[in-house]
Amino acid sequence: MTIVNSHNDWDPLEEIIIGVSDFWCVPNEEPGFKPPQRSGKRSDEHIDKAAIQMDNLERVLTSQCNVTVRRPEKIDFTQPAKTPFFSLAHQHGASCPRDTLLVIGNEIMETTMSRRARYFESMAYRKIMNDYFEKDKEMLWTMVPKPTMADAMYNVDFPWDINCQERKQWIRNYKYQINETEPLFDAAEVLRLGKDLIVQQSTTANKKGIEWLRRHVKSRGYRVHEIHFPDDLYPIHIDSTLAPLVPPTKERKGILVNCPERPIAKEDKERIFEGSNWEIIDAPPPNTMTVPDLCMSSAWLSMNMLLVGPDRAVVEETEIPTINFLESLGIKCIRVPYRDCYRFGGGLHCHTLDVRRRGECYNYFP
Ligand code: ABU
Repeated sequence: MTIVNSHNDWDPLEEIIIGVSDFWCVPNEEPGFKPPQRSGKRSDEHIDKAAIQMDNLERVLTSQCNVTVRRPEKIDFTQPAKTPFFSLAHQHGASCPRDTLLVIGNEIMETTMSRRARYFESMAYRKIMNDYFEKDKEMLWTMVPKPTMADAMYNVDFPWDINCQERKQWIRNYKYQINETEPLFDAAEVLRLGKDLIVQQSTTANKKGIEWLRRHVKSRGYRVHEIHFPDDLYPIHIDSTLAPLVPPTKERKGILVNCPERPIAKEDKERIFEGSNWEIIDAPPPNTMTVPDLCMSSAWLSMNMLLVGPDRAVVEETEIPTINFLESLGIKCIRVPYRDCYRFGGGLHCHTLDVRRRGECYNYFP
């Protein structure tokens, strides 16, 4: 029985994991993260509102799209954690399987994460992973080397003030609060285009982490391309910056949308995409630049949609410019209320992990 099989973001969706909002915390300050707001557990009111919208997403995917939906364990991440290298008053939460787990074909990797508060997050998916491993005899279950996350792995002089000139210089030199001591990457830095994996070096992935991934998948014929978006002053997770909408065919190029406030570095665009079968166009603007109070993500969660097939997408219902744009490309939109979930680390793409899509691994580059 094949359960795990996913090579891209657009093949027909058959099985997915949707995160949970329960026990979600804004982490305390640590070398890898400075909270922009009061840390600690999210209010019950916000947790419950998000849970209603996530449960509705589950219903929609099950009843309208015939997709099997799994949910992680509700682990109490409000509790402290201690390792030989650090201790924490509380942790994070399991709203974003996309951040933690990376599906490459028949393999699911538990990635390193880059912040201490997220060190044990993949444990929320252990029962699901174990179940997949027992039932799917071809499934590969990988744990990327667990980092120490000791102080030495971080640049303690990183300028956290997003508006200061020094910060811009760090970012334009692709230098962040994580350094190159040990491999680090969050799964959400990886954009899967069949045999080509586009990986953002960022505040949550270092060059050594990208190199680990490159060596790991090389023997299976994958190519890993490092990419940068130098105008993004808080580069975190590629899925609200560069997203595939339409795959290439013999007749036409594929379409990737790029956040217009965060264009791809010129040299990366030339190196990766020049002469390729991909056209890169600006993403339509968010419906509003105002995000819900206490949301830590940008308004570009408008791009953070879930494709359930090459001609169907699940989109937040108020993101009208995105909906109009997708429909102009012939992609039918299933509109769901989802803004209450934006406070929980992301949008529809972040909160989901496609485990099985009907399709094979193709080379979409010449
Ligand atoms: N985790 C995706 C958030 C990206 C953004 O804030 O734009």
